[in-house]
Amino acid sequence: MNIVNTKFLSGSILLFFFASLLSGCGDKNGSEKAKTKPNIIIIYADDLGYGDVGAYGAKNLKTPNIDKLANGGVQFTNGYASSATCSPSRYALLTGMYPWRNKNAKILAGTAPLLIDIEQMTIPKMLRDKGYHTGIVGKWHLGLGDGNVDWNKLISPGPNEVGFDYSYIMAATQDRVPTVYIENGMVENLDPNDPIEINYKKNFEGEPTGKENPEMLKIKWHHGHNHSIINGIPRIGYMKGGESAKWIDEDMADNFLSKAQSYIKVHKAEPFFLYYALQQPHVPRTPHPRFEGKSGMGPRGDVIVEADWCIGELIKTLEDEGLLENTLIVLSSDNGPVLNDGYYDDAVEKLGDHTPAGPLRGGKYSLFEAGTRVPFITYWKGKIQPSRSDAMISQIDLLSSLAHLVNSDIRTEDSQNLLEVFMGESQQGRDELILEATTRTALRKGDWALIPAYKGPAVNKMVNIELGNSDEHQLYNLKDDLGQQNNLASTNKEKLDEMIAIFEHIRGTEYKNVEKLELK
Ligand code: NG6
Ligand code: CA
Repeated sequence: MNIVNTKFLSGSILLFFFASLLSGCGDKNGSEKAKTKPNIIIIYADDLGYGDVGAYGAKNLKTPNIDKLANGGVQFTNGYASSATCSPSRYALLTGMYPWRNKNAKILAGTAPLLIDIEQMTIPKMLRDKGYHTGIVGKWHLGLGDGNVDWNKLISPGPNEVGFDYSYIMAATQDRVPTVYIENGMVENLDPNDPIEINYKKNFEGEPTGKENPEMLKIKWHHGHNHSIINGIPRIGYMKGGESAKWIDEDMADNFLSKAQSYIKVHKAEPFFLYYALQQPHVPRTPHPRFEGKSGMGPRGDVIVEADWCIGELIKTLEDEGLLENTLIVLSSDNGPVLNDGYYDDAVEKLGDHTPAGPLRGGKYSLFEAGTRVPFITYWKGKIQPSRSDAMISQIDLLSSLAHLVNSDIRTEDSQNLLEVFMGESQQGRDELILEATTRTALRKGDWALIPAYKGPAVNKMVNIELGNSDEHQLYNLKDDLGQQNNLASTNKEKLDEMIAIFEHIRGTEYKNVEKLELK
């Protein structure tokens, strides 16, 4: 439904009549479905591109398990992460709120405070209120504590304070310290006689670094990533102590998988929500040796094969436990693809013909489509009919849509209830969507994409990705020009003005202050 039009017509009695009819139907549907209280699993990959999945066109890279979900569920071609980087996207996914409404929603350091307000609504809170057990296994990257965490004590607030009954996480990213697992706020396997210290500004005396001790490295850094060395991998940030608690990078996928599987087995008798946040294919790419060389594309391809295998194993667990028919699975990625994201790992050299962004322009960090348009699949055996949907949807919409599914009244301002779209019963997705990339914002509406003029480099040379910055406004018609090659801003002034007006209506005008914001 066209939101702008409905606003204009909101006084109409006729509309009110139709709306009551519609919401009446919706409620009936909702309560029927709610009786089943399906389990809900969100599988969230890290930096997996639109073109990295077989069902989305990848030829050389094989992802049979993700393809099975795509071919047996709804495969969305216009599914979006809110942002072209991780923390903002995860924030939006869990809270149903645009990340640009929170000035701190940027890529977070491992020592950043919790980004979500503990009073804020979240998917797990909403589901818990409806009787669900809620768990997260995998990457968090939404900050922990108050910004001054003692990693040797209970780390709080964190996932357990924003709705998760159970949490087993890495704090930030695989390339950031602390490189330890945290279970319900406590570092796993920590020896109290070897306490953890973390600092993002200053090294601890005598500790080797990637910059000063290249001879100790098994993976070399390309840009950034030259602080503490852990397991031969140079990281972002400095860490001392916690030897027995450090993760083994090559075992991370198996470890998260086994925690996710036990979570399912332990909670199978009650409705559960599992947020399974995979760490792949983010850097450093460290496949278990049994996946090494499997893709022929180097570690980036290998960890995608590994992630796909993990997803297959998770589905097998649901099958073995007799839960597959009663579980809604949502699969997506937090942002678009990147090849060289700071380590020499052959991602560029061994790419061959593979196109991680598929037909889209840009990648991670970009306001072009590949920054935020990602694989997006809903699967529910027996309930969702296989189909392909071009409806525009965002991860932000999951909160209100899942709320409708479980008969909760909770809705958030930015999250639209698109349950019927997620169920493959309607093709009427969003009318418009604000996209974000490192604090810059853009508008997608109908077939059109507007990228307002932004100062800044056109290309991030380190990662070799076009960011979308230009002195000119950019306007693309994605129906004819999915690859965003023909800027129509100067030839279709009328459309440009219309798009700017809609963009500023939703976003306000402070988007222009982006550079000031970035400096903070
Ligand atoms: C960047 C890192 C990049 C990656 C990213 C976060 C450097 C030079 N680059 O700052 O490697 O960690 O942050 O990625 O340090 S994300 O997917 O979690 O947003
Ligand atoms: Ca990411």
